[in-house]
Amino acid sequence: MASSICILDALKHFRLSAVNEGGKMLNSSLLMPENTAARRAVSLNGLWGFRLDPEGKGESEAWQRKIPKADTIPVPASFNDFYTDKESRDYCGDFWYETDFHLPREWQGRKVTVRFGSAGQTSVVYLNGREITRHEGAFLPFEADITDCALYGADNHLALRLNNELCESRMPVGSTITLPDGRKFAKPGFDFFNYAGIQRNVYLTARPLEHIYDYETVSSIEGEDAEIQYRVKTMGDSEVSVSLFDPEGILVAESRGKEGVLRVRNARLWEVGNAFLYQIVIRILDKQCQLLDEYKDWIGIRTIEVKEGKILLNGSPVYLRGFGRHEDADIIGRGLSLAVQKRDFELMKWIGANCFRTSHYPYAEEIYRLADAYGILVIDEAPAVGCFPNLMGTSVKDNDETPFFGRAAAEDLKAHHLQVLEEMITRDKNHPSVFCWSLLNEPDSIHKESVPYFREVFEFARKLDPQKRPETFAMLANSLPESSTCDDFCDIICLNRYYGWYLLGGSEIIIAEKMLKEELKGWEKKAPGKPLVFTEYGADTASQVDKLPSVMWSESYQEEFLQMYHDAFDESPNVVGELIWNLCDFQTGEGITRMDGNKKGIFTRQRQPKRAAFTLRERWKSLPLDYKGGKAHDAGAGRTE
Ligand code: BDP
Repeated sequence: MASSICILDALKHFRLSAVNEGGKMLNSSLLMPENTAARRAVSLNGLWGFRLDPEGKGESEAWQRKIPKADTIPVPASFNDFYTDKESRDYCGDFWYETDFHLPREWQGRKVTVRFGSAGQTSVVYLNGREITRHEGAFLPFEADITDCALYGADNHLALRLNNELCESRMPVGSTITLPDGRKFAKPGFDFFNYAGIQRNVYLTARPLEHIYDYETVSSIEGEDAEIQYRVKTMGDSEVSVSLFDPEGILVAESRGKEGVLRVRNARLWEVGNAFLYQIVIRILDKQCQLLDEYKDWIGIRTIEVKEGKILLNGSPVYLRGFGRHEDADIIGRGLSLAVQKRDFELMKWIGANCFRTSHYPYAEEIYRLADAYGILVIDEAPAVGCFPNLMGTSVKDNDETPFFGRAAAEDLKAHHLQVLEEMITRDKNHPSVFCWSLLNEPDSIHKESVPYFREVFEFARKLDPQKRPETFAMLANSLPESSTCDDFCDIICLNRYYGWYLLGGSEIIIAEKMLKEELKGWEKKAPGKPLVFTEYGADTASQVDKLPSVMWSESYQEEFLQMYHDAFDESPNVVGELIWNLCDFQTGEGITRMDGNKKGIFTRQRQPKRAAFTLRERWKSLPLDYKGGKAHDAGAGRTE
């Protein structure tokens, strides 16, 4: 595995990229729904019918035609936190949604779909009582193609049968048990609540039969100018035109053909905290130059490289500061709320953050649009979490000594992993904010059985990404320089560390500090040319609980804990990123280490600051963007955000 990847490699591999080769496992276009001159996207969000189906009898009783005694529930949202009884909140099994919509007669002859931003864990979609499509995975979009079975100029009935059971061969990994009263109960192998429902936007879409299916871009910078190589995939052979506009709507470049180059004079680059976006407009034209299809999106011109231990954005080193996050809020659970998201981005801006990781699953696509617009870098993470036995004491087969990736379920899990990677990279590859892929969180990466699994997954992802972004995974505490078998696959070494919390907390933190520094020296020795980024470090902190002198869980202890890490980072030339766990407190399952959820937030679940937020803000605002930039590129030295 090369320790340095660069834009030249990206351009060299351009021909092997997603549009060309991928799509094998995809049954539909993953472009975000847009209203354009040739397309319609009508929101189906609102109040839907809903019912739990603990006996799994819905299908045999024809609930796909009409759910009897349906409750009324908002979409998008998780269902769990609406109800006042535990059985509903912790429900595990099948559950149903339904709604009705009218389809205009004029849409006949076009490709018509119902597009879910996500639903799951498994989804079966029915239209007018008939099964239309199935999808697995709860964090990525899919479409139900209803072109041939919908009633035009009439009302249609849409139903979904979803299931939120967890198992060892699907992501996120967990297990499902049956309680003595016969109820199913999900045991996540991960530390976030197993929220479920239709949690993202739903659209009814119409586009021409000959339509734009996907597109990709790779930019390179030449002095003041830039080139954007593009490739468009369409469902037909008609002429394609591609135009690029600046935010004032002035045309800055155009080209013809399914592949080509957009040449931009005096290009404005997408920079951290200073996000300049261009609008790309892709059209299909018939022989008379009449418009067949049109798709519009916002892209940025930027390059990403990992070189000599630095992360380079547009050739200049960037020191990452920010958070691991969750899609999580009161009442709506994991449901998309653009209002909550807006608040989170304002918090990140206020505190001086420039990066977050989509721990531990791909987020709603609207969130990446916000990151593009705010100039915040994103490590985009696959939902590959829980791939380690015994973690949180909840995972599968507690007494099974077999290394995780040596187990029988690993082959099935890998097939699912490749599917979600294809969906994630296809969906997110054009976002300038996305600069790195995290392919797993805290997997078993200390056994030899992990190596072939990792090799396949890392190579697969690299082939799919036209921009050849750096790849990584977030390492569990036991993956140390001397024990890790898989760090070689990472372009950036990402560490999740809890010295001073789970290990040696309180007054013993001085021993923890020593261990942390020793580990850092170990990585500097083992992987001298690789950047080290802390993707997690944090201490549970009860807001407004304090004590002099500090105790664990108090606000003072959170500050002391962070200070200890920051001193260690400042001493290590190889650490080029600090992503704290977590931006906000978040909901988890119940347990003796969780007081109504995980409290490692720098902000509460209601998005208000703990005291550490203010000290963190001072640090992050004072660090130059190219902190520790050293020799990699002198031009950027001293820049601040
Ligand atoms: C890490 C996990 C994260 C947890 C965190 C914690 O990656 O999901 O929430 O620890 O324990 O193991 O707070």
